[in-house]
Amino acid sequence: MTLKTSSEKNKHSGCDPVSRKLCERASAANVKTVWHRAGDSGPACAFGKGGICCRICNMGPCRITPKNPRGVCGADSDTIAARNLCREIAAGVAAHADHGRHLVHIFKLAAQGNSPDSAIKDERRLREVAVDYGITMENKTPHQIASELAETFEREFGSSEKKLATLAQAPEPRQAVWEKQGLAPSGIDPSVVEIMHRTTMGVDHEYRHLALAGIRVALADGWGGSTIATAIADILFGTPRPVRSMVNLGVISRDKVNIIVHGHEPVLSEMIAVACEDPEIINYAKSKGAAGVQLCGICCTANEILMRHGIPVAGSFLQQELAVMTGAVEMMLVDVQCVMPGLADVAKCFHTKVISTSPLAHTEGFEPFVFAAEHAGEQARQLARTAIDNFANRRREKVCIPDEKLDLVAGFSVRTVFEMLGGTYRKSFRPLNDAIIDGRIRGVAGIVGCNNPKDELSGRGVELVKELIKNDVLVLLTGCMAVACAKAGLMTPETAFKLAGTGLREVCEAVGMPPVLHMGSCVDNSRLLAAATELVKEGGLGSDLADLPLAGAAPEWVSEKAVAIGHYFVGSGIYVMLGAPLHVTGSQRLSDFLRNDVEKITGGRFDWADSVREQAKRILEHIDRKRAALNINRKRERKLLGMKERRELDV
Ligand code: SF4
Ligand code: MSK
Repeated sequence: MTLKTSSEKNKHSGCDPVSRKLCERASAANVKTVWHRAGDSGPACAFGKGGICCRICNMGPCRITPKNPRGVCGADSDTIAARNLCREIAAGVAAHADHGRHLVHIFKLAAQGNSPDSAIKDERRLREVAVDYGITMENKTPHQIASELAETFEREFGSSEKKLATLAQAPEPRQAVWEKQGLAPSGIDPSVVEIMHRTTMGVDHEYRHLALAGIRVALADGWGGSTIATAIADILFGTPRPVRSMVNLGVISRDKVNIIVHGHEPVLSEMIAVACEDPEIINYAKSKGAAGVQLCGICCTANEILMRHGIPVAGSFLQQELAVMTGAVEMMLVDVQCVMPGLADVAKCFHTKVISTSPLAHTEGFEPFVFAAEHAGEQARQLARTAIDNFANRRREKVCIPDEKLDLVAGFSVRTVFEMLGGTYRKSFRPLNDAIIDGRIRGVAGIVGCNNPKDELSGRGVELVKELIKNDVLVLLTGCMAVACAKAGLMTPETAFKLAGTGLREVCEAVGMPPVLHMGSCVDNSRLLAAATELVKEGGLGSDLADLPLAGAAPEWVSEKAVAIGHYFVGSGIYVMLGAPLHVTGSQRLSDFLRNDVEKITGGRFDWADSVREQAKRILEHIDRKRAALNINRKRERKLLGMKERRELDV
């Protein structure tokens, strides 16, 4: 049976070849995936796209048109678009912050010894983070240090008087910009509350004032909730180190029990990773006729367990339904964020159990599971056994697993970059700074964010990365964009070296660092801020983040979290290229402010362009402008070095 919908002609056009096979399978079975629904939904609403539909009070909802340029209360397109933007940012900040807050709770339990399965795994990282927050360590046990740190983190969420302590980790000139411009946020939660208040009917109406308030709350994410979440995950589960693994739907096993973890919170997935290696669990699977248990990930949970355990990645956000379409997934464990409700419809066509493990997130068709951090280990084993029991329900004739899977290398924390560049005993960013100064590396780009069904999967984002490394730009990746690039082979160092420009390749080969670095999940964009800060601290590239030949990009952004990330990059003085405009184009003045004038205030700005060529061109122009300002834009001498000369490179 084939689908008879308006999406018929579009339904697979956005897929990469591997996904397309499963999409076609879905069509044949009359099952709808994200691509089918995207095709069905027709053109986007122009009012929503432009940010000029307001429904924050019941005199409306109001839509702004040339004939009706103001809502009933008198709000114009600038006010309405700015208020809507602020609320998008607030939602993104809240998502990351709530994720961070849950980790603080687990961290506190671990510090008190009340979470036997979440112990402090990386004591060195604990001490590094304690130093960052000014906690003294003399005569204190790791648990005492962790307790103090957990209390500090709690204050970061709740304090409405003090500025965020985490801001002190930024270069001093950056902190001065925030102070001068009134952009330094206080506690994360009060910041979100304040922006929601300011954007309710009849409060803050001036679009620039609102846009800057949006940037301020976003800074409470990047330098607050996300930085805290990354730090705790490293302390509890280990700071990532380079690790080899595999990616794409072909990692799903034909003869093992398949468990997929999907979402964002790493606590349970860490325990599942341990459970799946437990001989008792493996033997239980064998007793049920399976060859073992295959754990793999989707989305940012995938990134978390990939970075720390080398667990294979089945796909990005967009492939969650396709993983189930293989007919070989016994269990998908989901928690929060980026979990599509459409999964339920796909899962009911197969034997897959979709288990929702967060009390925040219920979806019709998913089975709720009450997760208790105190018993995470036992619960993980219980879930693994349930998945194994479900193996008997797999229908062999319904199994269709693509063969495609690729090697990848991931696991690049700031610490590992330090060590690769300088060695364990001479940790330093100096070789990287020197390579940027002498032009072998032209600049650095953080390519982040989601995959969008409006784009070809592994499409524009991947092409942008290729274009940048070809032009000697070192690329740092996070989130689903990292997964998309891995699927395109860019995380096999050998492939990336081949595609990189001569200068970048020489430096990367000499230090043994790939030109495309996977730095983690979407909260781990905080690692990009930390890496940029290290570049400044190392010297020779200016005194502020805004001085660096550095850009951010979210070529296929989807989530409100991506909107928050973009704003904390801009608030940190960084140029951000988007592959599609923010929902502000209904206000010319707000669009201009975000793309131009805001730079005079924060040093960063947004830009957007449709074509990859244009995106890359503008990013490179920006990098070159920064190089010129630093007086390091002298013509780079291109010379192909032999192996002997490479070994002698001063890196
Ligand atoms: Fe309309 Fe103003 Fe109410 Fe918005 S706040 S719905 S523009 S009346
Ligand atoms: S999961 S926020 S689709 S990156 Fe972090 Fe991917 Fe974007 Fe969700």
